[in-house]
Amino acid sequence: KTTMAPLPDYKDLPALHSTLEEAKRIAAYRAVDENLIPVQHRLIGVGSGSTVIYVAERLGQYLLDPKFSILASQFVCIPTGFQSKELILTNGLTLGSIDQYPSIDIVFDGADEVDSDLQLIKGGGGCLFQEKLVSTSAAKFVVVADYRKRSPKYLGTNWVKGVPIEVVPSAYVRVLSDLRIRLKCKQAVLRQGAPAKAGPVVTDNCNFIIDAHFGEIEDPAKLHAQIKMLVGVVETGLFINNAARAYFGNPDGSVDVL
Ligand code: ABF
Repeated sequence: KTTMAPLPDYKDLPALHSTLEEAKRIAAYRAVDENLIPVQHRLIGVGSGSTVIYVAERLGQYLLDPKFSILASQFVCIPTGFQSKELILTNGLTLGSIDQYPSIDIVFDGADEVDSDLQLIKGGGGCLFQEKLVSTSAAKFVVVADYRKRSPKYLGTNWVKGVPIEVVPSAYVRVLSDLRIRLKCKQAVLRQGAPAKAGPVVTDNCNFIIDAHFGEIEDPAKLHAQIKMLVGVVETGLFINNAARAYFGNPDGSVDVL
């Protein structure tokens, strides 16, 4: 039996184990409340990562609030990978797929780095292809993040792992070489699983991931296009002109909105 309950107010939220988690939760809750219009938005993308956990949690609370429950029962949530599929199901939400719904109303997803023009680096969690598929299929893409993800100016300044690039396995050596020689990449490495001897990380699409370091990226659109041209590249973690808004939770409980 499900118990109905109104959406918890931000000031009444129970404390989490760290201020970082609280920052993620407040950003996610604010992003959902300020952008989701239950009467208009039925097809909702749910991204990947640790901040999106709180997006799914908030969407689940809409289902239980008597004011929204009828509309929220119509929500169909589209995942960007295995983790978000689980999040959708554990929060009692209805699961859909991008095959059934190639155009969706809104998506909430995390990011590794966000610049002042809302250009993004994503893919630290390895789901970049599906995340790009879902976010570019949505009428509105809202980023949820904590304060560490905001870059002062250029991408490449505070995300130390470089630009994730999904590649066809048989082409990874060629792509590594092209990145270094043709694109003057400072360092490019094949992402390895843990423990160290587990071999390369394999994506949901059975591909590999290369992490490529370019230093500060002054023109992310140009770099994205150059990487995309290399034979063997499936997708890059540069998300260009895709996000509409970004919410950054701060340790003091405030949220910055870009
Ligand atoms: C996904 O999760 C990825 O694109 C990005 O790598 C990561 C962000 O995770 P978190 O919310 O844990 O910082 O959105």
